[in-house]
Amino acid sequence: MANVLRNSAKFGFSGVLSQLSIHSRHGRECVSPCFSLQQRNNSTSPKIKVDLDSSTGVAVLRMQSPPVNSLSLDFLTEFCINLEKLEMDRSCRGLIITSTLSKVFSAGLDIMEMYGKSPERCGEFWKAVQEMWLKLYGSNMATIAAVNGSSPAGGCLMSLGCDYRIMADNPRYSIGLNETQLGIVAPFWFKDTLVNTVGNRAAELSLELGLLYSAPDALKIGLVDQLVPEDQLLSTAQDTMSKWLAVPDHARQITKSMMRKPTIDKLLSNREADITNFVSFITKDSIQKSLRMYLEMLKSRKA
Ligand code: CO8
Repeated sequence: MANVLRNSAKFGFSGVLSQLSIHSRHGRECVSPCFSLQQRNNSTSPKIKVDLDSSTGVAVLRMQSPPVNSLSLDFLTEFCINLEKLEMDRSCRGLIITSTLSKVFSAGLDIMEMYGKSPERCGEFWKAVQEMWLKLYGSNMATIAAVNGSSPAGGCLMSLGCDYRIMADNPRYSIGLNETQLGIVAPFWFKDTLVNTVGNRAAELSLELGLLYSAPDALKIGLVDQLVPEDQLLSTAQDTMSKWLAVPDHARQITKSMMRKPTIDKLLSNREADITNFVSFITKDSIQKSLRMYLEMLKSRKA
């Protein structure tokens, strides 16, 4: 495990950052005041539904992949395509991400994508995970996560990719980067995103212990920004978005870039190596064994 930890510390990314440029958005004008992105583009998208209200410039992206919105390769691909379309659409200035499932925002990465898969497939999967984070963390849009259910690991990362997090105040829900509980290690860019949000000490405790926080505890450490009763979650997100959109886009975008670009650049600087590291890590027998035990634990909880 010591080697594994050392290797994971070397995780890194390379690539081209385009999302943070305020000049990079070339969008089509919206013709109807409120429409479904899928309808407009004449494609169906069962795992994700996007509704953009062009009168407000706010899109709501709903994750609707039962049972737990786990982030499979298919899911991530669809998520990124939708994000890209919104990014390119000048009429869209704000994005709210939420879930249609009861109790779960997102269960994080689909464990089945990391268990018993070929190295090639693992590499493809990890690239999609990177892409999701890069697109979201670097988005020009104002982004709000309306966390209406549990949000472990990759689900937490997705919400951390947004500018603001509002969580339903429900004692059944938890959120956090719990990777170590699975016997795996959150890569450095997960860690950086958490540090940027809650500070070094809280992140250290959180990551080493693989903590999942209740909504009030998440608020206490700044992992989420606001708690509201569940039935007010979306309306609060819309109200909050109006405040974010009251700030001139260019000023907000440049400021966001100033805050986030160093973290994004760090990840972009060695992207291929990071994929290689992930693949060699996740395909190790010991890690596969940990994942199997975790999957068995998940199943046995139901029995
Ligand atoms: N991937 C795949 N399947 C999942 C996942 C998942 N992440 N989570 C749950 N499932 C499955 C369950 O096994 C179960 O399957 P089945 O119906 O066949 O038995 C089904 O979804 C429903 O699960 P539950 O009955 O547990 O649903 P609940 O509503 O009771 O609970 C929870 C929902 C709270 C989300 C719960 O399912 C849970 O805690 N899941 C595990 C979440 C988790 O630990 N995710 C971590 C994934 S790893 C990650 O995101 C980052 C990895 C970073 C990689 C670093 C490598 C170097």
